[in-house]
Amino acid sequence: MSKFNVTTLGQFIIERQHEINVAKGEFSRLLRDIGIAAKTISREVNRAGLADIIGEAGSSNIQGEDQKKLDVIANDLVIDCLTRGGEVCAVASEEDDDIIFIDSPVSKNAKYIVCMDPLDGSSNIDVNVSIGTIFSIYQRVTSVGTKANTEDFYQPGNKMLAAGYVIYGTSTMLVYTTGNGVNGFTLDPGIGEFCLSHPDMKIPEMGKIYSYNEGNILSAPKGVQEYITWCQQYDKDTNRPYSARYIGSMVADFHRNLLKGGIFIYPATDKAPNGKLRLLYECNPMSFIMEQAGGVSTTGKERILDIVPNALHQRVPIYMGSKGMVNQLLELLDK
Ligand code: P6P
Repeated sequence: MSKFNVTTLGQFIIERQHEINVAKGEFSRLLRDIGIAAKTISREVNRAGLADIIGEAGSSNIQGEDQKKLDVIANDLVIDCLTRGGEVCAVASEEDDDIIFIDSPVSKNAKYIVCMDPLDGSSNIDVNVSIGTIFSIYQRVTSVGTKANTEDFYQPGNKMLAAGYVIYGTSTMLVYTTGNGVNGFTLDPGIGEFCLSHPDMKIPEMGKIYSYNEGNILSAPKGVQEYITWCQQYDKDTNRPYSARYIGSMVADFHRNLLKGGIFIYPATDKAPNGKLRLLYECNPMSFIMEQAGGVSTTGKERILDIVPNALHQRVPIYMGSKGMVNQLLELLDK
């Protein structure tokens, strides 16, 4: 720890480089590029209240310029940073139907691919609720120098090299893992740096928070209905009733549960028979972080990180959070 008692994200990445079992400088630069994009998105999100930003895509602002929604701006910002960083050859994004190929002179021999949701929960922007960026990094499996393809993106989450999220809340935080625990960094706008504020994050084994959109309860699996009822019953010995906390922004619900303990539930519903959340750029990265923090993440039938994807925007049911709480729910699902 420096005598200034502050460790920036960049210093931390350099200090921990020995833990990353792939190319040293390249991977560190890639994490740095994502940090730069996050700071820029944070600035734009914090300005979002201004009329000229949150307008609908396709409308024009007061200057008559084409209006981009904030999630499109965020997507473009990340792609721009990754393109100029030169370490990434292709990206799967919630904002684009197909693979985005990064083709620039500096990325000819790029070894990595990124799956991301550049601004998750963006429907909450207009009501000033916390939103987030989710990212995950894999080593490409096709030959360096060739055009990436779906083989690179259909790797199971257990092949992930790193995963992280940025939460744009009362403060902006970047939380990530490279498979050696989870660490959180808070943006200090005064120096424009993410500073280590939450070292070695661990989710409590048990919690008292359940995060579920109870509007879906009538179409939920029977085990989920039984579990939600169980959470709501009074029982002094097991701290029940639990508290229902659901923001409708995955990164915000996840981050609170990570810090306090809890369970996040998004099962199959009538409207979303495979669940709503996307495997590649929501469930996989958040599951990697959750497991690294000592939690559990499952579809109810299998570990999320073991699923072999078959589509870029594939959806899966997800139950993730404190080990004790997820196991309680699994017992009811298995009945
Ligand atoms: P529902 C936001 O649109 C999102 O993708 C996640 O951030 C969030 O957890 C979920 O959808 C909320 O979905 O159906 O409860 O509004």
